[in-house]
Amino acid sequence: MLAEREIVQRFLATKLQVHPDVVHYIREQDDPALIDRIIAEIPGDALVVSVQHIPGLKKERDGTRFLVDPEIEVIVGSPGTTGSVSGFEDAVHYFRDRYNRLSSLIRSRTNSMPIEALVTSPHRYHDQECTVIGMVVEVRTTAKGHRLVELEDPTGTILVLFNKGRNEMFADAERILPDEVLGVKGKLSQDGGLFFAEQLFRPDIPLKHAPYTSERQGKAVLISDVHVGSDTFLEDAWNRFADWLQDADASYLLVAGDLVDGIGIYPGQEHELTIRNIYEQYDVFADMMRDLPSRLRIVLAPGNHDVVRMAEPQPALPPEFTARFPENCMMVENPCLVSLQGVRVLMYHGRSIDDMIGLIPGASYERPGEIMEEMLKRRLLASTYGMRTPIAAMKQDRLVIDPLPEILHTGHVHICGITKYRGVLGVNTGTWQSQTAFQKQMNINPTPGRAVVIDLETLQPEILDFS
Ligand code: D5M
Ligand code: FE
Ligand code: ZN
Repeated sequence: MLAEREIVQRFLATKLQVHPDVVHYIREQDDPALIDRIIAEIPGDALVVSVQHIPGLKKERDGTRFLVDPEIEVIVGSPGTTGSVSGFEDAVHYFRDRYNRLSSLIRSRTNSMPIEALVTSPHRYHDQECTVIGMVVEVRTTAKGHRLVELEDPTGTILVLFNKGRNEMFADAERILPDEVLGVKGKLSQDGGLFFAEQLFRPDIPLKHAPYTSERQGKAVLISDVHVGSDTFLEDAWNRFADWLQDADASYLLVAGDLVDGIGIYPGQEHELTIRNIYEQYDVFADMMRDLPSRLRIVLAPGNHDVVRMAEPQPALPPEFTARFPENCMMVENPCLVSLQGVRVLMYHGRSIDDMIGLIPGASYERPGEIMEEMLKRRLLASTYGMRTPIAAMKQDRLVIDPLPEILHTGHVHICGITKYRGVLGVNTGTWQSQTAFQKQMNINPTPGRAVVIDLETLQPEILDFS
């Protein structure tokens, strides 16, 4: 490979300065003749060689050129794809869909039998090992500290006991959440009233899972929780970020919800707003997007502070609020699956993280990466119905993680955290808001002003701090 100094010297010899991106490109191409071609074609009045002087690179709409064409596709969660919330009928369909899809992931690894067949013939089965797959109807800890779980499949229900003495399994059993789907291997009691668990299976990520990486160079910047309109919005940090983006070699900017602070989200919010009009909040956000380079493809998903319904999947922001957003912005639903040069990013604001932190022993706001792992093990973005995360029960459960993405992008807790679990990169992006009075009360210490840059060729993340 050509040395950087050598490239700079070759241009200097013809009295030309050279931009670092060009040096980078020439080194990557490893083509010394390219320098001569650039020099031959450069306009006589040019002083600095920039990327636009590289022959053969595609010209973009706005006149700038860059090294790769962005390639973006919304696979799931285009505007208008989530339906309206309706009644109990749909809740039945919803859970059936969840059960069917998650149980099939478990069934591919183990032989299982219908719960009804097991419980109606205890004399036949009580002596042999069997496996059942069911959804958790209820889970509690007994007086002696064991875990007792009611599991349901389409044929029936069964009570399963996870003995606390079985250390290896019990660590998993302690984390059983209502409405997740589990496989359990064990033995039935004599009278058929109880199933003694020996092994627990979750849908999980297959061990052989190999994530896709882009064949062309490309970078994505991930952020969330901008909270425009709040008196704790960090304008200076945002401006430093926006300045950095001007020359950054990123092609995509993904924002996973809470674009604005909204109105009426919590009691007394009006005293913590600098912009009290919801349209104005989005207009200011629009201006911030306009100030970013137009070459960036920007993907905007809603969160619990945005103007759309709270129940998940949340619809995309409607045109009424986004009319002034620049053309390079795409609205998507929450959650959504977006492909960037073939690298799939599952964007989910992360409301369920609050519920999971309450339910999972040892889980903490400080370590959102662990919660993302728990989501991936269950193959569910939100497990539990009827807690703080409102779920819109529809024919299909959009909170099931299938297909597997290369990257899971969440936000909401305002604390930046990164994890890699069985090949999937989990990124919880921080926030652009400093600690609120409420978070202070809750002892949540945010990490504001962070952006996570991901190289799509390697899936390597890098945290940049603009605070
Ligand atoms: O959420 C920002 C952070 O504050 C996130 O960690 C959850 C926490 N939060 C917000 N509202 C509540 C309530 N009502 N209970 C508990 N924790 C909460 P954001 O969505 O940006 O407000
Ligand atoms: Fe937020
Ligand atoms: Zn939020």
